[in-house]
Amino acid sequence: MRLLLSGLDAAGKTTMLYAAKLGEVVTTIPTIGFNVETVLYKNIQIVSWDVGGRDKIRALWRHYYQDTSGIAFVVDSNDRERIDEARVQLHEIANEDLLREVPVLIFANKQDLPNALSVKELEEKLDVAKFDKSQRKWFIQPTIAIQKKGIQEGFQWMAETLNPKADLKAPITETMMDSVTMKDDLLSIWKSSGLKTLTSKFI
Ligand SMILES: Nc1nc2c(ncn2[C@@H]2O[C@H](COP(=O)(O)OP(=O)(O)OP(=O)(O)O)[C@@H](O)[C@H]2O)c(=O)[nH]1
Ligand SMILES: [Mg+2]
Repeated sequence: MRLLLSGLDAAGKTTMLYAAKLGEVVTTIPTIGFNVETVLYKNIQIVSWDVGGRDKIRALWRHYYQDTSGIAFVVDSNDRERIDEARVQLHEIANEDLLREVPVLIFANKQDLPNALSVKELEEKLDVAKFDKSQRKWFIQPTIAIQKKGIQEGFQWMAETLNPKADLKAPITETMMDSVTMKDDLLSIWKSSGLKTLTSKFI
């Protein structure tokens, strides 16, 4: 299982990986020349690199997306000037084809700083309402990475969200909802005169 840890530069990604004490942080510089950090925790591989490196080699990102089960996105809550930039990056990653349905964990980092945006404010500024709640789960976890606060809680949410055993009823509910939606869709198509005319030709 793989988690992608992303966010603007200086958001606190590296600090977070070390603070989480999940294991040894391994820094590698692929041929193209930007840092990729990985941490192996049990059977979860956490892969981190800053979004700045992304445009350099989109193909490599896609390679990583393939087996990615979740996105963690670190935000410097105190950096009000770049919050719009963070929002754009967050949605760009979340909307990648292969990541469209994976859970999104947002670390609202640097909550110790006096000018930090609150979780509520970040919810609005990052436009999380744009995420379709029926398709994907998201959660904002306040953190102070330099004090190791909030990180475990965030990853805990991700672990519970990714563990299908956590809520055995969920898949059944979804299936039921799917068939209801499907039925409604079929009915509305049936009701549209175009299809009625088309069907009448066959009956
Ligand atoms: N006040 C405060 N500073 C923090 C916190 N987390 C990280 N920092 C500081 O923010 C700076 C950037 O942190 P990094 O962990 O290097 O950020 P990064 O996201 O890895 O940055 P890049 O590797 O450049 O992409 C460092 O000086 C950290 O000490 C926090 O919770 N509060
Ligand atoms: Mg770093």
